[in-house]
Amino acid sequence: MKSDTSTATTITPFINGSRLMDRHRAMAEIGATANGGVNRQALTSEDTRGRQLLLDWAAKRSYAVSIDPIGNLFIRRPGLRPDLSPVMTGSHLDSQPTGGRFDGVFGVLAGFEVLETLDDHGVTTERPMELVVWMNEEGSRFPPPTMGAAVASGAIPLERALATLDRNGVNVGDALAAQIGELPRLETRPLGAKGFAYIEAHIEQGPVLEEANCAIGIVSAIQGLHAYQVEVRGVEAHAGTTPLRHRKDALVAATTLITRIRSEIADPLDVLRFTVGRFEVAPGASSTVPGKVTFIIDLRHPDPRHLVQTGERILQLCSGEVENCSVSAKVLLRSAPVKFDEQVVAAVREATERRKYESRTMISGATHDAKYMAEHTPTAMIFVPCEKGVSHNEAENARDEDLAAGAQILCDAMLAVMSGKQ
Ligand code: HGY
Ligand code: MN
Ligand code: MN
Repeated sequence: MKSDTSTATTITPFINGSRLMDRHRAMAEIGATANGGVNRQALTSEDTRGRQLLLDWAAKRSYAVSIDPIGNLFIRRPGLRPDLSPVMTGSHLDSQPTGGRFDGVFGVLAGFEVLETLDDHGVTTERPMELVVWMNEEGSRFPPPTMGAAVASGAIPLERALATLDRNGVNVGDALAAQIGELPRLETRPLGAKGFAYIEAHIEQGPVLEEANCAIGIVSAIQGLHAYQVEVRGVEAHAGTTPLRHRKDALVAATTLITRIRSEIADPLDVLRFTVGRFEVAPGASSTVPGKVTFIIDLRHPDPRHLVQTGERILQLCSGEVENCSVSAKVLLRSAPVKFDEQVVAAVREATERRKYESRTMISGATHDAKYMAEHTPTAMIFVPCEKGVSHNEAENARDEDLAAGAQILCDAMLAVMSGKQ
C-alpha cells in the first residue's frame, strides 16, 4: 500500500469508553430477546430500527450518509481532500435469530466512536473516514452470510441476491425497499466500496484470546467458507398406512446423507468445520411422511485446497439417489481463505504495542465482511475477547475494558494508515 502523505495529525486521541458502552446498551434494546440477546435479522423491522438509531446519531454529527443498491450503508466523516479514497471501517448490525449484543455491533459502534472521537478532539484528516454497515452479514434470514459485502465486491450478482427468498417467500429486493421506505431519505451510490484501507473490529467469537489472557487479536487471515443448499425429494405419504417398502422418506434420506458425509470427511485434527444449522422438513406434519427436506451445509477450512476438495466430495455425495429419494445441491457461496494486507496488519500490531496491550496474531474462524473488502482494499481486522468464546448465542458477552481497548486500537491504526506510517 503506497504511503499517504496526508497532513493527518499524529496525535492518537483517547476514545470515550463510556459513550461506547452507552451506545451498545441503546442498540441492545432493539430486538432484545427475553434471554438477554438480540434478534435483529436482516431487513426486519428490528434491523431497520437499529439502522435508524445509528443514522440519528450520525445526523447529530452531520456525517454524510449513503446507501448502495444492496442496502450497505456508508457513513462518511469528511477529510481535507474529498477526492481521496477513504480510510474505512465497518461491520454489521443484523444478528442471528438468537444472537448476541456484540457480534457485528461492536465493529459498527467502535467505528462510529472513532469518528466521534476525532470530532471531539478537533482532528482533521486529509482523507475522508468512512464507516460501512454491511447488509445481511449473518445470512440467517436470507442465506448466504456476508451477502451485502459479497455483492458490493462482485462475488454475488446483485440480481441473484435481490431475488433471494426468506422462509415466508419474501425476497431481499422487496424487504430492502420496505426498509428504505422507513429510513430517512438517503443519498444513493453505485455498488463498490474500494478504499485506501479497511480495518474491521469484531469480537473473536472463539476462546483463544480469553484463554491467552490477551486484550487484542491481530487478525492476519480469515479461513475459507463454502455454503451449499441441499434438496432431498421423496414422496409424501400417510404415516399410519404406508409400509417401509413403499416409503420414500426425505427425512430418513437426509439424515442418512448427513451421517455419510460426516464420516467421509471426518478430520482427526479437528480443523475442518462442517455444520448443518438450517434444516427444513416439508410438509412438516407429524402424520405425513416427509416429502422434501432442504438443508444448508456450512463448510470451513483455512487451507484452500482442502476446502475445495472436501467441497467437491460433498457435492458428489449430494447428487443422485439416497434411500430411494433424489438428492441435488447448489452452491450458495464459495469464499476462499484470505490473507490480510501486511502493512495494515502491522499498523494494528504497532498500535497494540504502543498502547501496551497483550495481543496475539491469529486467523479468524468466523467469516466477516472484511473478507470481501480484502479483495480490493488493503484490509485487516482487530479482535477483542468474548466470554468463554461464546457467540451466535444470547449469552454472548464482552468486557467494557476490552471493547474500549479494541476501539482505541481501531482509532490508532486508522490514523496510522491514514498518515502512511505503515
Ligand atoms: O458465520 C459467520 O462466521 C459470521 O459470524 N456470520
Ligand atoms: Mn459478525
Ligand atoms: Mn455472526
